[in-house]
Amino acid sequence: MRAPLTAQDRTIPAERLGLLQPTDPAIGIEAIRRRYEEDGYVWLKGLLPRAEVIDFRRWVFSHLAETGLLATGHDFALGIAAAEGVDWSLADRRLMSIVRAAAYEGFCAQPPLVRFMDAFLQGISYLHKRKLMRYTRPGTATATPAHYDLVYLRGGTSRLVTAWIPIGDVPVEMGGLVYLEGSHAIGRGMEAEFRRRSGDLPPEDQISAYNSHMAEGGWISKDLPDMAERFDTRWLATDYEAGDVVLHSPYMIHAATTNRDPAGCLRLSTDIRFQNVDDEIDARWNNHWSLGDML
Ligand SMILES: O=C(O)CCC(=O)C(=O)O
Repeated sequence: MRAPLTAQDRTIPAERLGLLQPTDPAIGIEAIRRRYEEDGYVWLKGLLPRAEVIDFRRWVFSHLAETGLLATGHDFALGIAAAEGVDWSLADRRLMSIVRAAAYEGFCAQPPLVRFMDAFLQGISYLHKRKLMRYTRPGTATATPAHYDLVYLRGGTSRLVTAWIPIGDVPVEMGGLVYLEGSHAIGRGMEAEFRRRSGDLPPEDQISAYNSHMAEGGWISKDLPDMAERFDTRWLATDYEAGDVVLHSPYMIHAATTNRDPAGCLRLSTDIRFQNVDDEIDARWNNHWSLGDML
């Protein structure tokens, strides 16, 4: 593992870092499901056509270019960040348009992914309408703190599956997702504890990530080295490539690290949630993502 990896100005020591284990989609759906149950994640190599993922990266950045986010004079697929001069208000509006775009809908519901999810979920897969796309500029402190996803989706089934999809290559330096090894068991324990303590809360607060029993924003921690130490485990990182898809359990603790890409490229990804359509659906996620929707 290429150290150091940092998040929120803290460095993860080499002994608390490990490698995410890849899964070849060709091993078959049963074996993939077993790995997901055991590890809390499966990192599916090359599930999507690489060239189409890169085309989509180009499309996204071409629609963000007007905001000043991208350096001019380069193929937008490279995603080279401009040093300054971003119109943040326009960037927010453009991002909200992009997550409502038919092209994005099509990317998230592309046949290789949907066919895979139907098989994985053993039925008809349902894709939550609220879908997130994130870009991270190099050299900034932005990095998703540690959390597990069920905190935000407590109003439906716990048999949810998140797909984290890098839109372009995301080498470790670019700050992709890191997973706390073996933490789906820890997340399950934390959730059980939350339920035990939340009986006094009004029903809408019991499913909210922002109730008085949760840390600010629903995060577990912003201190990644401390978490690995506390649970005596490691953060698993890797070089993601365009075409990869990671599925993670709603109890699996994950975070992102700082984008320190030496080539100055933006990290781009989407995270979307699938479940079996016959399981209970959290109705709060039936709308497109809006910044500040507090979900
Ligand atoms: O991409 C990120 O920084 C965070 C993604 C995430 O939290 C998720 O996929 O559940």
